[in-house]
Amino acid sequence: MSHLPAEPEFEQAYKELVATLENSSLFEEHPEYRTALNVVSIPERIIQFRVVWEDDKGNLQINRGYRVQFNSALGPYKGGLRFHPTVNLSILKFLGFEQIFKNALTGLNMGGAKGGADFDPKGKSDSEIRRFCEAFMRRLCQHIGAETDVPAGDIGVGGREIGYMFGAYRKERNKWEGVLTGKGLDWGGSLIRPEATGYGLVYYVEHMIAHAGKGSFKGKRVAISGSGNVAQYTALKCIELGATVVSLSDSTGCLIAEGDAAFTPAHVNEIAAIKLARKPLTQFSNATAQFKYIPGARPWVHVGKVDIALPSATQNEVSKEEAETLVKNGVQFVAEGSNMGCEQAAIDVFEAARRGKGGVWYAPGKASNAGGVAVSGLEMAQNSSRFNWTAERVDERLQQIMKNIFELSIANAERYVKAEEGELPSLVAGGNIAGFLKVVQAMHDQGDWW
Ligand code: NDP
Ligand code: 8G0
Repeated sequence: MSHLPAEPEFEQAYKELVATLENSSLFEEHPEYRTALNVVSIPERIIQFRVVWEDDKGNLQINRGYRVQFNSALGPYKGGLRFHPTVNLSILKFLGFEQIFKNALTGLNMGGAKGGADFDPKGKSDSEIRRFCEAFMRRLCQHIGAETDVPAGDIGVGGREIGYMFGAYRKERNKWEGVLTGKGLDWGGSLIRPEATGYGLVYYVEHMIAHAGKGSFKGKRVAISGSGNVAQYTALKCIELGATVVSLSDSTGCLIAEGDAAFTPAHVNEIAAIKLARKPLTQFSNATAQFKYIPGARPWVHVGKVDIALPSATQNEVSKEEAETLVKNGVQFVAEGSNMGCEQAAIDVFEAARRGKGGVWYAPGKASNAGGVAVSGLEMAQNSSRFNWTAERVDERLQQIMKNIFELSIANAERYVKAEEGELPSLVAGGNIAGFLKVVQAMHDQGDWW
């Protein structure tokens, strides 16, 4: 009988981590880390609560709210809040689990957490969004704090929602403190936080391109999925660096640039406004001759020849077949803006192509999208010191952190994973090992396992 996991996404994330540890020399050299793995895989605490709120017609509405406080060995719990109808414990446990190791890779003092609700912001009025955010935070506020747990936005939660939740926290707890990141600039936010995940992703890929000796972004064709926070700033930075962005998408379909067409900053800004209004990409006015809109489709098999693919929408958005098509069409670099953007079978395709003559190189979200949480960490530092940094200073730190993560991943892959002469090191193995080691060593020092 086949095994039907109760928490499929969590199991997928867990198995992905364990497979890379097993395929390295880590457990041979340190069998005691198997004990550490058993301990780190169970959340320290999970909070579940009901959220009751009133819609515009005066009807009672009810949703499920969660916060998975997975690990606090390295610092206060840190990670986003997701508002999406698909939210459940399996998804939040997978996200919280990956957050532990990602936050460790940043080198900043942050533990791992994730939370959210099965609330669907689409089709809701601004007042309904506000009432939901306030009701959600009235329940969550007892369990978080600047020194305890610092949430942020994720899918369905942007600056507007963070504002409503910050206001609810302040009133409920009678405290103005850095309890959330992604705040407005005048009330404790950091410059470059909105841009950070997308910019960081591109900075990481710049190191991949340089290390592989394949030039720079200039002149490269880039396929991007999603059209939210991560996809927008990824696209803008790619365009700034001279690349051609050939796709964007949302949950209703994808937009593909035809022939010589390419997305410009003006296109991306128009799409950002559509998304802020919680509207679908069908509203994009240029979806005519220049851009083909394909309903219900993801971009990967429709983009033709691309050099770089950057999944930036949601989990499991690249399948085995789509990975095979990308490789066949000459993709050289794949890096996740989204968390667990690739199915395991797709990672296997990219990793096999890395070992083969193709030299395809895959970077896991844990490493490549860490720029967002890294600048959240810098926002926390600014809040603690009560001083704000310039955009240049934040961007410089972000670039340094992405470089460190890339180099740490390479160093750990080379140290713990056997490779053929001339083979590119596995960034997924290197990133996982580096993050795991940092966390479990801190846990050992603190008596969490022995
Ligand atoms: P947004 O809500 O801003 O955008 C999400 C985008 O993905 C939208 O285009 C949305 O389409 C699409 N999408 C969401 N769910 C689905 C789905 N089930 N199927 C198809 N498309 C979907 O979120 P972000 O840009 O912030 O997040 C994108 C990804 O990046 C997530 O995996 C997130 O965890 C990850 N991430 C985000 C960070 C951040 O700082 N924001 C940091 C690191 C990782 P539609 O508009 O139609 O809903
Ligand atoms: O800033 C954060 O804590 C945050 C928000 C949304 C997503 C992520 C992530 O790393 O996946 C982090």
